[in-house]
Amino acid sequence: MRIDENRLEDANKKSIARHNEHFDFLAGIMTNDGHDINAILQKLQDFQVAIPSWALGAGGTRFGRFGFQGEPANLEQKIDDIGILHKLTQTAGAVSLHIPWDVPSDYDAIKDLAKSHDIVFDAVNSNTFQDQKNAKESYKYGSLSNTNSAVREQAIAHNVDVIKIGDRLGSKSLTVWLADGTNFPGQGNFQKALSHTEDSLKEIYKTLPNDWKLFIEYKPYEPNFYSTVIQDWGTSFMLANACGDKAYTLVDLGHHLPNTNIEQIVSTLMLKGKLGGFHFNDSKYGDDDLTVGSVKPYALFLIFNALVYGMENNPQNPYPAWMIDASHNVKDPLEDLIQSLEAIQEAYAKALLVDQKALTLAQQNHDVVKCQEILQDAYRTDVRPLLEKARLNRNGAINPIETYRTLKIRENLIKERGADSVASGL
Ligand SMILES: [Mn+2]
Repeated sequence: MRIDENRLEDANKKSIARHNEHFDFLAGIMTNDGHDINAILQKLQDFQVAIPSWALGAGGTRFGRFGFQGEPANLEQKIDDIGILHKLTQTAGAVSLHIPWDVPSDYDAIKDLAKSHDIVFDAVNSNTFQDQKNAKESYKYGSLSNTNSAVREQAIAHNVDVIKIGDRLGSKSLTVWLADGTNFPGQGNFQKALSHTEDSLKEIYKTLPNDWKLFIEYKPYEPNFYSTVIQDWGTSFMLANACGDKAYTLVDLGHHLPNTNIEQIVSTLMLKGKLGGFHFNDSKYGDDDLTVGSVKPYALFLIFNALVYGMENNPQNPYPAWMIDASHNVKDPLEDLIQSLEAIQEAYAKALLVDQKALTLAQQNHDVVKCQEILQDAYRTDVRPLLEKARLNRNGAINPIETYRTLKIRENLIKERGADSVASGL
């Protein structure tokens, strides 16, 4: 289904007076404070986040999965769902495909469909964390790090295939996340596992087209619980350096031990020009894959503050590839994604409000109190009218969640696809 322009406009009409009042009030304060509102709006309007093809259905845990009705049953329907998200939020202008869950059958048709929704193909994701039907070798004891060269070769070949698929769609990057590791002390040899992984990544890197990037994701534990081969940003950074200039580290917010200072990691990577990709989610304990900004919005703001600083001061770092990497166990996946997109834009807008000049001066003067005041002054600003305006400027919805419900989108999807359609994915 597609959102009817007229109905979207009608929904906006109901909120426009309230929006104008709030926006004018905020714009007045911001202008008095010396901010260039149009420049900030433009940055918000340009900020696009990829939606992974596996996140449009209900997620599950190892204890079970509760389906959500009207889920997209194929890649076409998944792209249609992202089209709905993008139409409402104007922030979801990209899709990140998971291979082999979402291999296109008709490339031209899929490209046309994505284009009709104003969606581009972002990073492609390989999968060597589960065995595929009829696979010759098993990844039970690792893929790129496996002690058996036949397994490593199969995993390398899969990644090379993923690059080829992505290349036909216009993707420009490959994200590698490995589940490789061990569950018990003594199960594997750390040095051999790391060496094999480095050699395998170099093989994949060799086949990367010139204008492509390789993103190496890290994670401290899970699904293996004693060790993970690429456990932290340092290991990823080391492997990226070993591969070459087109290889980068990818930061996933959920892939850290509790209380890790992620904004510092972001800063270090951007200084070194090696932050390639970024996965958004939120968590309370581990890789909980909760809605972005639902648990630790201030931490998200601090991370964005580091990202904004890096984007403005580190020309050596490429513009990062943004993606939401969350799982939806109890919420409507589309509503959950709308909330995540809103939280991302909110944190970004607040980070853009940080008075960098005043902060630098306060830091030089060792005025610790002032430093905190500057950050929290930006954080405490209610920027929602700015986000509304950014969406409105691109013909999106003033209130995406409200509009999603008013237009009865889920009900329509259920009518169209049935109650028991199931999406492939997490
Ligand atoms: Mn991730």
